[in-house]
Amino acid sequence: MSNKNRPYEAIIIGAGVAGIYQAKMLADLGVNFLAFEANDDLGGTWFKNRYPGCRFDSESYTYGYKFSRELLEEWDWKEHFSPQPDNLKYLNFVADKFDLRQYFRFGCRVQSMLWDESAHLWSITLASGEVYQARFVITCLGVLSKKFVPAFKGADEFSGVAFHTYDWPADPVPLSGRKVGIIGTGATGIQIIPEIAGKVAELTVFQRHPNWSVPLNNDPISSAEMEDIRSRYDEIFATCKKSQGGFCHLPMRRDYTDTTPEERREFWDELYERRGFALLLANYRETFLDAQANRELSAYVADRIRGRVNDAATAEKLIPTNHGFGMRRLPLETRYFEAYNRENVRLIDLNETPIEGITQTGIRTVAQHHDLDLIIYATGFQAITGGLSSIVIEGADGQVLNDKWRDETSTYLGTMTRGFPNMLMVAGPQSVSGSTNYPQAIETGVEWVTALLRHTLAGQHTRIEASQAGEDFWNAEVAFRQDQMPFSKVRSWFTGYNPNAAAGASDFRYNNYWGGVPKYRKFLQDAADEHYSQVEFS
Ligand code: NA7
Repeated sequence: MSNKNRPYEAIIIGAGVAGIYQAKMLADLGVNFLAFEANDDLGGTWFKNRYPGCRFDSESYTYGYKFSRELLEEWDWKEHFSPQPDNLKYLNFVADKFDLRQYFRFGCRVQSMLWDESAHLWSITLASGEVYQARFVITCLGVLSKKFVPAFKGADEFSGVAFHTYDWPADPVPLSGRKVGIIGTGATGIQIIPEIAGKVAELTVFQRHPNWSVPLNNDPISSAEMEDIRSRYDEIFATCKKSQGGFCHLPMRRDYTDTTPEERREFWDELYERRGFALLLANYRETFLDAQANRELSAYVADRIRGRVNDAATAEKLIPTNHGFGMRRLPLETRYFEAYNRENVRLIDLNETPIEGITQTGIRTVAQHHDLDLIIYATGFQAITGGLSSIVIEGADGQVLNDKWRDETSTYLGTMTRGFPNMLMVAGPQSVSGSTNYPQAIETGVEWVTALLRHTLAGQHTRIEASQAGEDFWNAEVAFRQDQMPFSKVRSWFTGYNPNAAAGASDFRYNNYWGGVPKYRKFLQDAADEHYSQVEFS
């Protein structure tokens, strides 16, 4: 259905956590809009990531939307850290409850967007060739929606089954009796490995760098406990609102320096048993901010790993030496380290024996050939900017977004970028979405974008664009916060490392706002209170 005669007031791109809420807000606003989704159904991340062990790292009751009291009353979480199938059910439940499916067009990948300056309209071209027009485009593309598969020599020749974790098939994947290789030990690999170790004949883990990881401590939620959680929702959300990352953990008030090593060890023993990110977020602030305190905590976690892995040499390989605890995205685990105590699990350290290439029958490192039936690429994403960079976006004066951002990402509040009028980003680059409990961040973004649209429509404006001064201010604030972070020199997707970057490009980019959710929310609120003084309306 092409719609050349009647442009839409808005088009949303993406039907994940952000796109669903954005659709609800636009429906409430009463604008004429459509939402395109490349996948065959809604859910975004929770539609795509179907690998075994995939679940929240955020407490489930802090991950759900909080915009509707009725929704909070109606939905029961079954586990403290809900698994992917339930998360997908939840998002479907939300879409059905608010009758949002009518706005979505699935299997519609947006290929390009072209700004028409004379008409103040975007032309949106789908992979099918269909073209749609809209006054505003709201991108809800997620932060980890563009997978990264390393270009190993010979990968196409492999005669077994191979896929990236993002493409884990919906139909059950036979594991029994199979020789499986997995490349990557980030949050995804660490969730999959213990889940499949007991189901396969052999599991070979190809690790380039280990990550720190601590127990998730997941449990089922009984109906009585769910009732209790429901009665405390206001309190839970108030805590999340105070937390830098939007989680229900607040840092320890007592100073690290006021405690003895014994007291600290006792406290860390307790945090190690607590749920979720407690050891990272409910700890003394200094364990994150002060190098000596961080070294002490890292040594504590290293000892925990040594205590859980039988083979001493394997344990050492699983302990990071290139970054301190919490200096990269902290994966949470369920019996991950114990998986290496199994006879059928083997850890290959790619620093010692790099991969030479993939053969018809497996993976060859410089040391030996590993026969495999299935290769799992748990190799991560082109994080944060990947979704936008896969669309050719041509703005005012023919400027292409990928060119504008070639050397550095640049936005106003992570919501707009100058030269691309009427394009609004939810959970965009330089917002807090890469560093937080995601829904806590996107709710703020969706509400801000919707309020800006309401203001624009009320003023009968047809064009909005971030001012240069607004963008300069935000870029400086983003850089200032990231440079202050103790991990600012650690290479990871937190610091903008892009495995697809052109040769010679910097490993570090300012892709995320590290000032924390409370500060970010205040910047957005101030902008609205000042009647969007850094947005040019015409
Ligand atoms: P991550 O955290 O980016 O992890 C990717 C992993 O893949 C990591 O261990 C990488 O090693 C490894 N990798 C990447 N390229 C290669 C090559 N060429 N050879 C060997 N190993 C490689 O992605 P995840 O999917 O685990 O997690 C992403 C987020 O999803 C996560 O933070 C959650 O928020 C949800 P490296 O450390 O770079 O040496």
